[in-house]
Amino acid sequence: MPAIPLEAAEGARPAAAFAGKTRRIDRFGATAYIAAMALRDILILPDKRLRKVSEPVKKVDAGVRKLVEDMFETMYDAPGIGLAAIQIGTPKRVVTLDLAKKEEAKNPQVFINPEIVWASDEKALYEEGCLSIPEYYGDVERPAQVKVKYLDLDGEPHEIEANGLLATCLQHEIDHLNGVLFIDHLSKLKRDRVLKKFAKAAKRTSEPKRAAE
Ligand code: K1U
Ligand code: ZN
Repeated sequence: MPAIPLEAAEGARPAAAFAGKTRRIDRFGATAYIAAMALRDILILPDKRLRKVSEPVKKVDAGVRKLVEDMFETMYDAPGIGLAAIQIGTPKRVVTLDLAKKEEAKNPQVFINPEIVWASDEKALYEEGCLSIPEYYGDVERPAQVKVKYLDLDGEPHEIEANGLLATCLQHEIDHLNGVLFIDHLSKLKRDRVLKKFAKAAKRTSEPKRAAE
């Protein structure tokens, strides 16, 4: 794995292995570079960055590979079955997925610059969740099958035909890359209720705590 300058891990918080420990960093010696994966904070509604349209990846380089490692660490820790880079604050068109069941071996999948090139007329309903909208679930209707083109970690182009949970997840994550959240597919009444609830919660956490009287 290539070494990553510590400064490049901006916005990162230490991986579990470092939790509670002080990392001694000799900025001028060999240890000035770390290659460790980092657990990153997941943006939560109503964070405005979730509404940003992410930029295409121009070159699949070491920085993109480090981003993907951080995404997997963060996704598995959450836990989640998918993650878009913008959910950890990086506006790049990168998606990670792992749809393996608990008892199955891990099946990490990476989609760089994913694009839906075909969608079926047939629809499927799935109760979706989102790591950026914790503990809220809603039924979303989407095309039952999609064809998606994307680049892999070597920058090689691929196209897959997806159905079932893979089709749902890919569409959910590609929506994230376009600043769209699954609640945008719900009725205005339901969406407004969720937005209000999360706006209230954010206000509560940002308010200074009053000293006990
Ligand atoms: O993009 C995200 O926020 C991740 C999201 C993906 C997703 C789930 C369901 C339908 C569409 C897209 C999640 O991973 S939510 C958590 C979740 O579904 C889950 C977590 C642990 C085990 C099984 C599922
Ligand atoms: Zn989501």
